[in-house]
Amino acid sequence: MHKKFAHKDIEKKWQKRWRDEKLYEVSDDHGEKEKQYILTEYPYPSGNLHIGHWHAFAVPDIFVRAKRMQGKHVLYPVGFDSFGLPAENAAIKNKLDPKKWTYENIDRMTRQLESMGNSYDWSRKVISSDTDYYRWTQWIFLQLFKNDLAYRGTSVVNWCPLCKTVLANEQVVNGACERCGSIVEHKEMPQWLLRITTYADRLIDDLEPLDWPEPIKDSQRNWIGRSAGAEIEFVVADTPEKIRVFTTRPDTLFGATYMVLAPEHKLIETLARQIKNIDEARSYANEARKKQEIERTAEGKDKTGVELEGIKAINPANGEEIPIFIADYVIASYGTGAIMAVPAHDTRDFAFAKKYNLQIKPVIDPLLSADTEEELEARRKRILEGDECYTQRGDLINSGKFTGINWIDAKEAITKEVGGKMTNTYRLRDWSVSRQRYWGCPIPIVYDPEGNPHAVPDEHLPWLLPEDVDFTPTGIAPLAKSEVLKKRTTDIFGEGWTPEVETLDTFVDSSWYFLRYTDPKNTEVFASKKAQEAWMPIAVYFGGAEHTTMHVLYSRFLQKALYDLGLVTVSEPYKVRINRGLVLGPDGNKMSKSKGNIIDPDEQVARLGADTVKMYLAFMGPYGEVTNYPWDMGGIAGIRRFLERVNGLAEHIKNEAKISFFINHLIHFTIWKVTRDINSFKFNTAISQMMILINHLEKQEKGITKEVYETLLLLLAPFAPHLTEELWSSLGKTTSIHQETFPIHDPKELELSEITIAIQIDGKVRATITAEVDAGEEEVKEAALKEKRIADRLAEEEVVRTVYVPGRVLNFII
Ligand code: ANZ
Repeated sequence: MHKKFAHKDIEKKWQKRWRDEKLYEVSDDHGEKEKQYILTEYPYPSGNLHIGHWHAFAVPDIFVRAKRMQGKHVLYPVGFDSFGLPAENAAIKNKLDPKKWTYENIDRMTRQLESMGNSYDWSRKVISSDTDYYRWTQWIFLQLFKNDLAYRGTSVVNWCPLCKTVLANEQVVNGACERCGSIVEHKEMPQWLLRITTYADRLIDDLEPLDWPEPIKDSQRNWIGRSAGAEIEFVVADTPEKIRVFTTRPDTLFGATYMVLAPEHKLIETLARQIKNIDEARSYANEARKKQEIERTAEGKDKTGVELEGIKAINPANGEEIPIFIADYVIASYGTGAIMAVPAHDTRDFAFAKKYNLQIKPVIDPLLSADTEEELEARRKRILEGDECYTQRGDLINSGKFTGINWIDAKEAITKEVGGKMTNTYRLRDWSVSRQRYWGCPIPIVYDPEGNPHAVPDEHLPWLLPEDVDFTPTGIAPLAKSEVLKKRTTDIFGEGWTPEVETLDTFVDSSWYFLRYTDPKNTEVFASKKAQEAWMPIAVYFGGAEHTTMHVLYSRFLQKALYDLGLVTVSEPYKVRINRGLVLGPDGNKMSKSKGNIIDPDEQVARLGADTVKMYLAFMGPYGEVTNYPWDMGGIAGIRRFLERVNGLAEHIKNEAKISFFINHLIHFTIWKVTRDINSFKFNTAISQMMILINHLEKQEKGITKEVYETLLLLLAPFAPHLTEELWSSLGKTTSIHQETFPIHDPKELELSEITIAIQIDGKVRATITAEVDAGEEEVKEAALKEKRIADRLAEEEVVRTVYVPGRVLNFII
């Protein structure tokens, strides 16, 4: 048995060598080579690397290293998303300075990341809380401000009562704060908003040509939530007011028998004097404001509402007067915040109408199918008499001159007739980016004595985050208490001028960091066009599934906005996006301190080595699928054993060794399969194939050639970078294996995917069979026993043993 390899020494030695030789640093000039910018989401400096970080960062390095060996000029950078709430929360909890906390974590995590042995270009490290980074975040924000893409508006916001800050919709999970779990409240507040809604169509339409997994595209589409319909106005009788509604079913206008306003709708106060029960309406609205949107709109939930007495609306299609209600199932922030209710064809309206005894008027002729004629007629009758809601297609009835036309054609015709317009509505809201928090990028805006916002001129950037701040949350932005910031503002702009005291949400920092990697040290511009052209767009972007709707959408939006301003070179940043799954604890549950099922990567690395941990994580399952895998101690031990066998295989190199036809074929097949699997992020099956190869190589009685061993090491290099480098150098090589060319299969050697194997009994050929080229002994034996001649013969004999020469002969000794 060979000596076990000493992973600690090997790792230390090669990590230092790679660093000293700047092996993975890349210049912008890629000469003849094809560029490839590969990115993983930069981590939040949360403290210690956990196994999820390893899964996130070590596994994509396989892809990166393979691409580099395949002749691509690869940029693989790393940095830290270091501004944001968690630093501040940790600081508050432990009475620490968030800056100190953040930078200490960055140091520790940098060391831990280095221990992975990833092929990062560390020289391009980007830290979003560094002044030379955030000055550009500020500059970019100001370009948006100057072009009316960033504006001060008011909107109903999600407010976390514990974190005392505004949350983006995406930071609210099931009605609770994503970070601390408190129930989120709704508040109308002044906000800095980015006009992402202007880009809603492009954010959907530009997904089309991208080579992304379809589920990721779908979640972007659903998040944006484009809905095609019409806006139609209803006059409020005897007033100058009109109510505008958004409907996806203008074809049902003749069936609109009442209207509903969101309880927060402005009209209620405008018409307060005409509304006889205004007090009741106001108190209903107050209650509604406290409820969550999901709770308000939930299917099957008991509908409540209040009729606004004293006012009526006029249905523009038939001139009929209809009642107006407020009800919490209508949401203020969607569409126009008001609906025309068609109880005959909308289930929510139907439930409401039944409860409040409102008119139900069918206007679509139901197209039904049923098993029996009677059943059909009965259901039809129920629908036409308003006892059942019908939400499907059909021709129009009870619709004046539109009666008889198909519902699709009716949509546009009716909208036109009543002076409405066909339009889209979106779930997506403008992106709220201001936070009443300390540890974030200061918003580079100052207010004149009249309260108008102005951009801080470029020469004053970076607009520094002041340090004389008590950041204990009080609901008032901590920067409001900074004398330094106040003084700076009056010194530069004059008496009466005041600074903006809110900071930018972390998602703004992370919306452009990938651009900075292309040109991290530029002091003139956030990234020169030349540097961007050298690298953008990103070939593959690896990240967490939880970022599909927030970060990925925000950064796509910002890229498009900057593109329109002529500041970036491409309008889509990511050619391919890959979401990974989760590593679960050994018990199959999400790892957590309380469950005591946490796997500490440092411990595993110390015990089994970085290569083993990385390969094990890659072996758990296909990387591009969001499946969750439980950690398995046996599994990781198996990977270590495999690497030991690779180490030990060096002893099988023999000068006199000859490679058989079968082995040659198997090697080419392995090269082909490993290459293909890496390209589709199936690192797991690539590893299995190398395991099959080594099984056969170990069995070669006359040993293996040096070339065969070298090929195995080259294939394995992206997966086990330290060990292969060590073994490569012990073969007498003086240059790094990671600068070698990845093996390329010869298609001719692959033409045979099946081979013929002679089946012998006591050394005499009795039959031949065909088998897959990589079939193992058991499979060949099974196939052989199905051959009649063999089966008949062996039926009367006892097989003492079998001898198998892979790919050639199987001999039954009787
Ligand atoms: C009349 C109608 C008749 C409707 C019918 C539907 C069926 P999506 O597809 O989600 O966009 N709606 C509009 N604004 C609303 C709001 N702020 N809160 C709650 N509901 C609202 O849904 C659009 C439909 O949802 C609209 O079309 C409207 O009801 C309702 F047979 O108008 B419909």
